[in-house]
Amino acid sequence: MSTPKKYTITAALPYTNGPIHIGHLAGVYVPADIYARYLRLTGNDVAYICGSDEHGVAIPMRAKKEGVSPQEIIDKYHGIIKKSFEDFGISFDNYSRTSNKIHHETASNFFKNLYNSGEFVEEVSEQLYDAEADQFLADRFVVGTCPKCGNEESYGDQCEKCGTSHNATDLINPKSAITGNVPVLKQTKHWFLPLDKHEAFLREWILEGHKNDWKSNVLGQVKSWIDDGLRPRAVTRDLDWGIPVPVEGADGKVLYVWFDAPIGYISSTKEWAAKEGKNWEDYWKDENTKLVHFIGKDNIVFHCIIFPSMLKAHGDYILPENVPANEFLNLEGNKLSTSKNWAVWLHEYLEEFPGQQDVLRYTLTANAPENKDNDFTWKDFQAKNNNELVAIFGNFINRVVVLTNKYYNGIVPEASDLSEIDEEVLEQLQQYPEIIAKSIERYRFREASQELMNLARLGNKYLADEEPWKVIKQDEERVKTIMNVALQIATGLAVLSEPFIPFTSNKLKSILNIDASLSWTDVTTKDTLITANHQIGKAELLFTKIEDKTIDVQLEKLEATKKANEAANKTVEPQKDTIEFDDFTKMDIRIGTILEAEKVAKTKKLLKLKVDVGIDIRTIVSGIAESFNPEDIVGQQVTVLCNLAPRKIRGVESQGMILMTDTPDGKLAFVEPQQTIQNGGQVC
Ligand code: B3M
Ligand code: ZN
Repeated sequence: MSTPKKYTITAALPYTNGPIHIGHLAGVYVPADIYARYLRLTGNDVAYICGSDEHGVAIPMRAKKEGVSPQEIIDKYHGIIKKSFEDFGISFDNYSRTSNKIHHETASNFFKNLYNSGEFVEEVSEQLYDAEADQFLADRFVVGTCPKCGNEESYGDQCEKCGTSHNATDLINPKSAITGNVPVLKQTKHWFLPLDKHEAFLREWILEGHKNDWKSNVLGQVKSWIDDGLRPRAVTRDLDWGIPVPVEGADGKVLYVWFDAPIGYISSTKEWAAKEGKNWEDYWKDENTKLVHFIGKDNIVFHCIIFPSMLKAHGDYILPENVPANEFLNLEGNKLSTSKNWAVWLHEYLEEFPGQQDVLRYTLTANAPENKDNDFTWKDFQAKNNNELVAIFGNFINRVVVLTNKYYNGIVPEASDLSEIDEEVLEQLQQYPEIIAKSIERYRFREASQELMNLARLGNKYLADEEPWKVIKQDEERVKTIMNVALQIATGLAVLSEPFIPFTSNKLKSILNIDASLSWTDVTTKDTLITANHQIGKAELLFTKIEDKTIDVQLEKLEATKKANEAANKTVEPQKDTIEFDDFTKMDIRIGTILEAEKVAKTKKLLKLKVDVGIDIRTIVSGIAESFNPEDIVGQQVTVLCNLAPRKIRGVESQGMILMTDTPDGKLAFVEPQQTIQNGGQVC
C-alpha cells in the first residue's frame, strides 16, 4: 500500500435531464466510491468531488419534453440524483451543481484567463441552423451520421458509439432534433480551443508518459483520436441556457457545456474547501496531489484531451494521474436507455429492494464493465446475492455470531494454543489488506471484490473444517480457540468490506460491537483485531435470499417496457388486399358474453372460454392469457367471429374467434360494444 497522499477524485457530473440508473453506478460512481473509501481507510487526504451537470442542450430538450422550464428540470433531477447517491452510500465529500454561483464565477474566470492569454481562436464560421426553430443546431440539437464510425444517431458534438467528438458541421446528413428539418448554414462567431496546438504535449504526456498505467481502452481511444488529427473545437454556443460567455461581442452565447462542466470539479472543490476551512488549490495545484477522473467511456475524449488541454493552457493546474474509464453496462442484453425507459432506476430499485443497496453495489462491482461492455441480468443479480453474499459472506458471519452467543453469551473467548491451521488462516487474513489493495490501486475493482469474497470463503472453510459444533462435545478449550480465530476473520471482513458494501460493513461492526477505529492496515499489523472478553451483539442476517418470484417481477416489468417500446415504435400495418362486399358478408360477427374462463393447461398464452353468442353457448380458445386473468373477464362482452371453421387448439375444439386489438403497452384489448348489447347482436 502506498504512503499517505492527497487525492482529488472526481466522478462524472451527471446531467440533470433524468434520474440515474445502474449503468451510472457501475460505470462511474461505485468504482470511484470504492477507491475513495479505500484511500480514506488507508490514511490519505481525499477530496471525492461531484455535482450535477445542469447546462447543455440536454436540459432544455428535456424541459420541452416535460412541458416545464429548464430550471424546473434541473431542480427536479438534481434532487432525485443527489438523493440516489446518498441512498447508495456514494460518499462524496461534496456534491454541488453547475448552476451554483461559485461555478458560474469559476468557469467564467477560467474562460477569461484563456481568452486574455490569447489561447482561443476567435472565428466567424458557418454553423448548422434551423430556420423554422430559429435556432443554431449544436450538440444534441442535431443528429446525423458520425463521420468516423457511421453511427446514424450521432450528436452534433459527440458520437456515443465510438466516443469521437466532432463539430456539428462534420455530421453527414444532419437533421434538426427540434423540427426534423435539414439544417442550413448560417454565419456565427465562436471561440475555438486549438487542440491541434496541444497534440505534441498530449502524445508525450499520455501515449508515452501513461502508456503503462492507464487502461488500454482509454489509451486506445486517445491514440485513435490524436492519430485522426486534433482540430480546434468551439467552446461557445448560440444558446440561451448555460453560462454567458464573459467577453465583449458574445451576446446570446454561452460556454459549451463540455467546457464548463469539467471546471465544475474545481468549483465543487472550492465550495467544499470553503466549508471545511481547507485551501482548494492544495487539491488542484499541488504537484503532489493525485487527480483521478472516474468516467464512462463516452467521456474519455473530454477528460483526456479537452480538459487537460484547458488545464495546461491555464498553466497552474495539475493534470490527471489516471482516468480509469469503464465501458458500458447493458441490461438483459440491451443498451441502457433513458429515452426507452430501458433501465433499472436507482430510486425504483430501492422501492423494490429496500435496504439492499449493498447487493446492487456488490453485483455491479463483481460484474463491472471494466475492460469491455458487460450485461446486467436479474438472474445473475439473484445468483450473486444467494450464492455469494448469503451463502458465503452472510453464512460465515451468522455462524460465528450465533455460536459465540450460544457457547459464550457473546463474549469473545480466549484463544489457547494455536494449531498449524489456525496460524495459517490468521497469516492469510493478514495478507488480505495488501491483496485487495493491490487490485484497488490498479482500479481492478471486480478483482478486488472477489478477493474480499475469498476472505469470506477462507472463514467459511475454516469453520466447516474445524467443526466447532462437533468438537464442543469433547474439547471446549479447542472451540474457544476456533471461535476466537473465526472472530478475527469476521472483524477483518468488517474492515475490508467497507469500500465495497459499506452498509453491511457498518451493520457487521455493530453486530461485533466494534467501532470504526480499526484501519485497513491494522488487519495486517495487529495480531488481535477483536480481544478476548469483548462482548459482541446478537446475530442479525446480513443478507436474505432472493426468491425466483421476486426476479420474475423485475423481468415482467422489463418485458412490459419492451412491449410498450415496440408498441410506441409500431408502424401502422399497411392495408390488406381489397376484398369485395360479398367477402365481408360471408363473415358472421356477433356480440357475445364470456360466461367462463380458465387457463389451458401447459400453455402461457391460451384461455379456454365459454361464450354465449346468442345463437348458442360455445367454447372458444383465445391467446389472451398474458393480458387477462381468467377471473377478471367473466361477464365481459366481446365481439366474436362465429362462422370461423372450428379447429382443435391444444386438444380443445375452438368454435369461433374473439376479436382483439393491441394496446400501447404491448398487451391485448377486447373490441367491445359501446353499450351492453343482447348476445347474438350482429356486427355489420
Ligand atoms: N454530464 C456527460 C454524462 O453525464 C456529462 C459528464 C460531465 S463530467 C464533467 O455522461
Ligand atoms: Zn462514431
